[in-house]
Amino acid sequence: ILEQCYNLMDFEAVAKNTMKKTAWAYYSSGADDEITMRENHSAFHKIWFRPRILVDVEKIDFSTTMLGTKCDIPFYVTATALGKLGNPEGEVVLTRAAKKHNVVQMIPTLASCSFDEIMDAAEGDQVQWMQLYVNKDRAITKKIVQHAESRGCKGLFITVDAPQLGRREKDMRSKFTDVGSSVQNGDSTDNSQGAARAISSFIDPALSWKDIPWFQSITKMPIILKGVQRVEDVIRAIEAGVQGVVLSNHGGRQLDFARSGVEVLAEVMPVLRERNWEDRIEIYIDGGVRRATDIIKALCLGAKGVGIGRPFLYSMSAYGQPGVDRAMQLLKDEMEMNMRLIGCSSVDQLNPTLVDTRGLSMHTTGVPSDTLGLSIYDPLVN
Ligand code: HOC
Repeated sequence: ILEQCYNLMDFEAVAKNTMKKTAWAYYSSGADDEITMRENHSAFHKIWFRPRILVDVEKIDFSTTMLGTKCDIPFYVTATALGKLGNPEGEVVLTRAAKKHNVVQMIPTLASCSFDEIMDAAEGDQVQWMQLYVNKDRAITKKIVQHAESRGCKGLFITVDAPQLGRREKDMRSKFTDVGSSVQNGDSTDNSQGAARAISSFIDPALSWKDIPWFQSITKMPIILKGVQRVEDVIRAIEAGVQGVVLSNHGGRQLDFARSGVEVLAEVMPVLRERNWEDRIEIYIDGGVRRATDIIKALCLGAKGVGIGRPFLYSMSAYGQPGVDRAMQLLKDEMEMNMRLIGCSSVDQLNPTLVDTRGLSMHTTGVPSDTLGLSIYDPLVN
């Protein structure tokens, strides 16, 4: 029963028991041994709060801006493929819920609904971003990008962590064969090894830094690299003139043993602060976010916002739009309470002194945290 879902994990449990096995296998699978997928969430458990006391927290305002857009809460619906596997209406269900809660939706290249159907489902000034898998045929990519811009998309998130598909064995074993009807923009060529393989053969593994100026020449949308996993690449992204990065490992679906976004964030921000470069780029993270405390921890460390993917797929699959509404509302309620409990009445008060990350840095890089500094991360050297 919907009212008995009290947190985002509850939706996952219901979805697991109610979804088609093949769909569940596609949504829930991670790469190889799923170590990264699990770590994405458990990394947040290594960060503890250092709350302030005796602060007036009667009124809490957790609205913020992301890429210049005012949002009610610092999360967005991140791109996830094949929405119709979970719900016959597909991604437009997420669009409607996002509208209700003033949350930004990132439209996936590999959506089940067409791009225009999703844009059409948006109302008024609802803000949407576009996630891009870059096609081997750049003419197709250009068309997709320029169409997204002409329809009013406010950001282009280029996925950079997927030159080849990770091995999601659960998905491969499920031998899902009906991908064709579930995806709009992929080319469904090989149905023998799971949904992901079937939809991804068009993606260009030759994509490189050399392509960034080309993207900048074909669009005025802010460009954000999605899937950055080390500080050297954040620095390079700044130097390349992009507006943002998402520290992400693709929900643990690509490289197993990639570090969680929040761990990478803890590596990135001190280096940016030391250079006074925090204002030169917006940093987002995704992966494993299930609680508002996860969102707050990420913002304390310097993220502008966080992406949430699977939990909205699960709430949509289990209960349709009311499920997604409730999931978003639960996060808002958790957010209000936890902001109050750490002694902050607005997101601009969140800062690194509010978290204890000692548990993280011992585990994070193999590079002792006290040696994190400019010299070893100078892209000219590395
Ligand atoms: C190399 C291509 O994002 C997923 C989707 C599609 C993956 C395409 C990767 O299943 O994670």
